[in-house]
Amino acid sequence: MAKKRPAFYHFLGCVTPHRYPSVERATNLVFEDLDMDLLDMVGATCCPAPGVFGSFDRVTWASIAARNLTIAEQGGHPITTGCNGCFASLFDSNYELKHDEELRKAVNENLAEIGREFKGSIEVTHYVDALFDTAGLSKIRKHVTHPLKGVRMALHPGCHWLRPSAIKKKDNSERPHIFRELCETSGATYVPYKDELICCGAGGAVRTADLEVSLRFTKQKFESIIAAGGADMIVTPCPFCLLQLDLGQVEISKLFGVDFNFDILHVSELLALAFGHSPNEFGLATHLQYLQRKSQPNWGRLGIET
Ligand code: 9S8
Ligand code: 9S8
Ligand code: COM
Repeated sequence: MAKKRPAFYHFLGCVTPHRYPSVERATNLVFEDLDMDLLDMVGATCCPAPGVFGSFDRVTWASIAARNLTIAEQGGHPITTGCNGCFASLFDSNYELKHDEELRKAVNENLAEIGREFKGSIEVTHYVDALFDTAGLSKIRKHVTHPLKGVRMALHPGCHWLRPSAIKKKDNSERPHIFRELCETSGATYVPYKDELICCGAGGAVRTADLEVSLRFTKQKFESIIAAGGADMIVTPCPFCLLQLDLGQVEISKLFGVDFNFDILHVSELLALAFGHSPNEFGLATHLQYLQRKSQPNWGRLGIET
């Protein structure tokens, strides 16, 4: 009997569709290659951003997240998202609503006003889970036709995919290996560095509230990578981190007068390249640092023939 194709509701969030359409395109290519379906979530809104809404009002945060969850509940498929922040809002609220009777009651009172109810019937995954668990590394390796041999790869896993560790038990938040193993299937060489697990600086609205403070974190990360021998690219599973690391290089240069030169890739873009998709097929050159610097990705350094 033919195995059923896995299907996920695709939660895009705000940053990918508005600022990094290349991530959406790369994700569609990679999931299609791996025989996994991505379904549109008609009527989805902002997750809402966990570090912002979640910090101010828990019931409002959980109500908006729960409304998004009910869209997937109606269709009966799990959600997947390629943003750590969206994963945090949707996964954490799904967990909290299943375990906190009082919160669930308050949220369902809000949802009743629009004829919806949180039932707690679906799972929330990150692309990293969908790729690592559902597709699996051996299947992914079979699709790697263009390994990024000799490319030095630093990783930025970001905060919310693994934390809070009390409810996200899939990986060890202090010594994670899943994201690294997934990225290593691309054939690139993993470069460990001291500050791999610190925040990119953007989260929790710090980027919006105080750009300079947020960029100090980013700069520290970059310096830590240089101290470890340097890398050609940094790979992240979060578009908000991508924004901070990518555009952040232009901003750091203006604010601190220090120049860094890393290509920053979302994990979907990394796999799309390794699967043999040309960067123009998904628009890699639309990353904001290239647009602002009027430059191109360092194709040769990324192992891409042009
Ligand atoms: S949605 Fe609105 S702002 Fe954002 S991208 Fe991710 S976190 Fe959720
Ligand atoms: S943005 Fe994405 S996940 Fe977060 S809070 Fe800290 S790191 Fe960057
Ligand atoms: C970070 C999201 S990915 S937020 O800024 O913490 O809400």
